[in-house]
Amino acid sequence: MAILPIITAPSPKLKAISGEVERVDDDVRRLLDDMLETMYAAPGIGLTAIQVGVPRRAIVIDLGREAQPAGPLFLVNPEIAWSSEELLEREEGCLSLPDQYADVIRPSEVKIGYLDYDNVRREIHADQILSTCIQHEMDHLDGILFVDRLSAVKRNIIVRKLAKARRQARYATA
Ligand code: GNR
Ligand code: NI
Repeated sequence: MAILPIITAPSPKLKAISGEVERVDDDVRRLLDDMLETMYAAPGIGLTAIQVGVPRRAIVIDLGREAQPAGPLFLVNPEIAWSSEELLEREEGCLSLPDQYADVIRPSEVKIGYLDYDNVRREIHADQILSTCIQHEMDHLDGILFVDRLSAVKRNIIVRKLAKARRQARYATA
C-alpha cells in the first residue's frame, strides 16, 4: 500500500468527470487500498480516486469506530437509485479544500447501487453522515466540490481564504 498526494483546489483535475471502472480487478483493488491508506493518513472519512489524480469512479469511505457500517466501504461506479425529498443541512469539509468548512444542503437519505471490492453489485440505503458523505464523494466523480453547492458569496469567501492560506504557506517556506 502507498500514501498518495492529495490534489487541492484550484486544480483542473478536480473538475474532471471520472470514467466508469470496467471491472473491479486486482489493479482497481490496489488503487482502492492506496486510497484507503491515504484517507486514513489524511485523516478523512471519504476519498475519491480523482483526488489522488486518477479519473475513475471509485470511492472509499470509513466513518470511524462508532459509526455504521463498521470498517471501510468501497463504492465503484455508484448510481443514485433514489433520493429523499426531505433535505438535511450539515457542515462539510473536503481534503481538497484544506481547513475550509460550510453548511451544505442535500437530500437527507439516498439509495445507491454500486460494485463492491469483489466486483459484486450491491445496494445501500444511507442516512445521516453516511448519506452526506456518499453524496459529497459522488459529486467529486462529476467534478463538483461542496463549495459549488454554496451561494456565490459564500463560495468566494472560501476561495479567497484558500488563496490567502496558500500565499502565507509560500512565504513561510521562502
Ligand atoms: O473527511 C471528510 N469529511 C467530511 C465531513 C463532512 C462531509 C463530507 C466529508 S468528506 C471529507 C473527505 C473528502 O474530502 N472527501 O472527498
Ligand atoms: Ni471532498
